[in-house]
Amino acid sequence: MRIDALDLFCIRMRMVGGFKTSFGTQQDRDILLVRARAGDLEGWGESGANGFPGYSYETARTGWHIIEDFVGPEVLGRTWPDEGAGPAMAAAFADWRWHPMARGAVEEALWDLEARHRGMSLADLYAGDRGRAERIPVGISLGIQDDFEVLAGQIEAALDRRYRRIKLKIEPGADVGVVEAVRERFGDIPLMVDGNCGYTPDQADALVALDRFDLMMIEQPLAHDDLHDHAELQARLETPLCLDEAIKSPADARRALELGSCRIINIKPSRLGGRTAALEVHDLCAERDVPVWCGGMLESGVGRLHNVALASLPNFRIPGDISASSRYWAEDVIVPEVELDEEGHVAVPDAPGLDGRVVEELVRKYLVRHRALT
Ligand code: OSB
Ligand code: MG
Repeated sequence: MRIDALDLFCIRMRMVGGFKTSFGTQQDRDILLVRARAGDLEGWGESGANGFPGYSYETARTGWHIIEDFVGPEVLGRTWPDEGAGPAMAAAFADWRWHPMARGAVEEALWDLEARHRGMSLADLYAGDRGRAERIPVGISLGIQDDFEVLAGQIEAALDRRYRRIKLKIEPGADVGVVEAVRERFGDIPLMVDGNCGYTPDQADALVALDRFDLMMIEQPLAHDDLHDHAELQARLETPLCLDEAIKSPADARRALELGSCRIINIKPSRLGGRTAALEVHDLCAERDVPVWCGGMLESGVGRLHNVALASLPNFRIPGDISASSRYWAEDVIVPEVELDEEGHVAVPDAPGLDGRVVEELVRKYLVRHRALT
């Protein structure tokens, strides 16, 4: 397979309500989309990076630079296998340092292209011989709220829509009290928290105090580059720790499990540098009987559909941050949008790849910049 063109689309979409985490509040989201064209087929990918370096150092613009100047020319200049294009691309760039979200976006587009070329669903392509589910249970991630009643209203609405797991963002000072109030009001719901690296080891007592609330897990409370302090914290906790930011590669996942830094891993393909790396982490955790779940980066429908497909694999044993499109977007760039069924599941599409669901007119409606590399 030769790629005739790579289109970069930077779009800006306004989120329904803001989203506050310990690293900042987001309202408008800059999203980098990639379209790879080969003959009359196309494949789409999304970088997961934001407009500012809060979650990671990457932004939509650093992704643009890396793809435009480095990854793009390399991808356009080679022939890729018709079967296994994604892993071949991951291997070709294995020696490059970082910029996982930029590389991951292009890799996703190649996976989609291959799925369409072979007439396969993305889920079947990702699953290979692992097997996969027909539908996946999903959870919702709720930002920090100054007013508890606003948060309580969001939880109620999420439970009404049958979300299968509620994740609360926490930060020092907005943690134990909030969780206690949620347990009092809502009882034994499937609940977890995410600290987004907002805590130092000195502030760990608040995290240990969360132990009595029977949380599914505490996600990444300590530094983004730490495995050591998380291991010490995990030793003090009954509640499993789950790492997000600190797992930047399959090697990090192995180290974290060997050190005891966590008992669950959040797989975000963008953070790991693509679907190939995500599959590696999935398999490594499966071998060690460590559950994984699929995290989110407030994706548009492009990344969201790739995540739905990936999360259908068997070791995704916990509902992921894969909400309905309407959770974040008044109008998504895909038609039909991602929706929940009556039981809080999303159906895993059987159609080939993203199957023409990405609507270019909608992408252009939110366009900030476009460039076609040929
Ligand atoms: O830490 O999981 C996170 C959103 C942006 C950056 C980091 C995170 C999140 C979320 C929301 O929690 C995930 C989603 O619903 O897409
Ligand atoms: Mg997280």
